[in-house]
Amino acid sequence: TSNTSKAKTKGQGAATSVSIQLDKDDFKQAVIRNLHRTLGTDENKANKHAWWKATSAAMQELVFERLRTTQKTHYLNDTRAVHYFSAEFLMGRLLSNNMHNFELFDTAKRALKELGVDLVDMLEEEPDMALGNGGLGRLAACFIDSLATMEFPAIGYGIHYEHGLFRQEIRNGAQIERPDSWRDYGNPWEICRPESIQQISLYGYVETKYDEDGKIHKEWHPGSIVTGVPWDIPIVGYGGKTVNVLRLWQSQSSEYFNWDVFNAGGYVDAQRENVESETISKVLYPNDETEAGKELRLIQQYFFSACSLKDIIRRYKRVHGDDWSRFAEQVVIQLNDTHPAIAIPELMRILVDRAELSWNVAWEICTQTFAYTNHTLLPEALEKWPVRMIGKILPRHLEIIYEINHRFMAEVDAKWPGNNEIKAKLSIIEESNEKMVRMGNLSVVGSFAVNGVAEIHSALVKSQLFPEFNELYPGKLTNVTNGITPRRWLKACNPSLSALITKKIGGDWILNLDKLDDLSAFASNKTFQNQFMKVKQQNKLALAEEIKKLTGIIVDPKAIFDIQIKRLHEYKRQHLNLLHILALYRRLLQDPDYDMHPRVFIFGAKAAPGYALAKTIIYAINVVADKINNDSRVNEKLKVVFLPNYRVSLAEKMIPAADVSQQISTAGKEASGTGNMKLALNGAITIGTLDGANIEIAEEVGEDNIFIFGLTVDEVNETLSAGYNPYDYYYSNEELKATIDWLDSDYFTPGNPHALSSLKHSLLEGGDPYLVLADFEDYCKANLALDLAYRDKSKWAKMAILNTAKMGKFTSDRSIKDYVERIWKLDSCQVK
Ligand code: Z57
Repeated sequence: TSNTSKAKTKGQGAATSVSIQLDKDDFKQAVIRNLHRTLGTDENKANKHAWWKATSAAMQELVFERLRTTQKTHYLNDTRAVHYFSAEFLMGRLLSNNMHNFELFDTAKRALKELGVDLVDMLEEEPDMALGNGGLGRLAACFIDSLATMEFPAIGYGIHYEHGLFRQEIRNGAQIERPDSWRDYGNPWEICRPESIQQISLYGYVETKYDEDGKIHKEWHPGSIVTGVPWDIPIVGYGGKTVNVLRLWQSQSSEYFNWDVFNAGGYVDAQRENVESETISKVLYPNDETEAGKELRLIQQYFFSACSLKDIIRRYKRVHGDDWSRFAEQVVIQLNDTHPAIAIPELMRILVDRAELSWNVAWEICTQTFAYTNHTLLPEALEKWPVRMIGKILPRHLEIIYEINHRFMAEVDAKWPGNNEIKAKLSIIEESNEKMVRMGNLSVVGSFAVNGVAEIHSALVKSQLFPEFNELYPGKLTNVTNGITPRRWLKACNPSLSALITKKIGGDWILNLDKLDDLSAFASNKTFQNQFMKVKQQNKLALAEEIKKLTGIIVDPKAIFDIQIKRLHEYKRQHLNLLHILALYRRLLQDPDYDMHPRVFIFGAKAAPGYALAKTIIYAINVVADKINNDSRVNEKLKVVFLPNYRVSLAEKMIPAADVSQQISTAGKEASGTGNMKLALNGAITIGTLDGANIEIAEEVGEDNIFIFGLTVDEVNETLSAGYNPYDYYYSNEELKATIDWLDSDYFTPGNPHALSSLKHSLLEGGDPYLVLADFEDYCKANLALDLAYRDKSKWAKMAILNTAKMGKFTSDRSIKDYVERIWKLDSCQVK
């Protein structure tokens, strides 16, 4: 059942020409027809929302046509396909993306203009599809764009959350969470597939039976049954040839009533403790990089994994019947983190209990089917589930996990005879006070490939997280550096820069991002520098207007636009940025002539609702912003903006306007980062640590075109093992001490002197686990260098151009090519 032998890759197979021919007048007719027939209104009555819906419906006609052709082609070819299992898909808006990928954006714009509608303005009607938290979810969205663009047979599987990531409001400086309701007025992109519903089981007990030959057979008598309803979102590849599917499961109560459980002891009482069916897909857990350990979360994971597996098996059986021998040749399942790892024992259960394969045959199929991506080393993000909880919700799966572990421990013993220390470390079961199932260990054991998401991260996965696994399974652990789709993150979000680039070097970069390197030849050309920076200036002007609209704050578009956009987390160190802002503020107060180029610090960040310190940091940024922005002594040179409700559609407005990209995580903590790639692609210069993909960005752009500062991974480890004491830095750097103490006065929170003291506390008594104080001085130096560089207009323009020019490596097309050639072994499939 080896999947490595059969298939070979045919290269990119990407579409190169438009497949849909539709002119302006056709488009107009399609919109009007949908206005009449789908919306039941007309040109005179239609409001913006109706126009948006009619236009979406017009696009959807084209999308469905290609979707049908693609599905038919894949079915007839019976091709091997990748199944991307992810609890999150952070899609953002789809209308403009679909227009761009069909190369119909300009046509649509002209058509709508003739109907008296401004397309760009109308696009704001679409709510973001925010079914993800941050990097991990957005990565999944970029990957399915690249898969469709390169015409690989692929399907995304996830959860159809009723409520995506919460909407953030800022009240008196503090974050308030409001429910997200992205489907309230209907979502034109999804289609319900009631013909493909699935039923999955939960709770109950396992009965051990013996047949006539004394063979053991396990039967799971579930306590309840849940229905999964699939919703399909078409994923349009660039060029419009392949349209793949993102299939999201919605939970529904099933009519089933399980009499076994009723007879075994009181259904009603048992049911009361159980999660209600409809609740399962209600809401996305808003934690990024922290595990809540909640029962409902585990049920969400099992729900979508089990529905997806059944869906895959149904499709496989349609062609291959009960012959399982070709399963792993046809199916590869990528686990996006451990969130869907319960799929491993679920497939074992189906193969052993249902298909009645032997354990060894089943295990071989299983371990040739799954591959696992690790996205973090942070201990609080590594999933562990109490044995007791799994035993209650999935009693048969717990038995299977124990059996997997039993056999695995024998393997470990063969490799390291009698070494109980290694056994305890590698065991899927953590023998703590409350026994836990380690989902990371289960994923490594049950997969044929494990990858990290940037070179340094993958090296640390091998050396720090899973060193013994790397010895036991040489070659299993590998790297695939993340990437981003240039369709959304340059072509669509930055039309002026895209047009300039295409004018200069042609349009091949859209499908072959390495082509951007042709811009390098013009990096020192004064005319091109002026054109490039003129686009940046226009984008800054547009963002300045957006900032005014959203916050009332007036910023100078001539100032440096310095942007930090990402989830709020201590390891990402927004508070290091804030301390530097305070240092600048203090310098300006002490010396009104302090020489600096005007600078606007712009933040976007959501904090997990239960993460108190992260919320305090948001509050701190906002109160400091308020003080500085209203202090006429400094606000010609310094402004601070916190843009509320950071999300994909806001990122699309901020990124094209950035001069500076803040990527300042503690070295070793940010697995990759992807915002770093988006910002550099749009000509922002990175100020950052040698962490995650920053290292590879620095390699590509060269040290003259990036501001690197701070401790390296090795230095971080040395500093910590030498007994790091933040007070040493606090007492030896007067400016650092003053800024930290300032936070603990009532200067920023009049009448409430200790509102921010938890921040100071974490940096001092708390031990400063993320080494903010240790990196402060070098960060200030890098900022000085940056400020000086910006004043040399030509030098800065050259740096900006080279950043765009050198981002070829970071297209998600390259990431997908890596996965396809080294892990998935897929052939592309041209759809005619
Ligand atoms: C998440 O967004 C990431 C890692 C996680 O373990 C979880 Br949970 C959520 C992020 C990393 O922090 C980024 O560094 C990385 O670029 C991204 O995943 C995509 O790999």
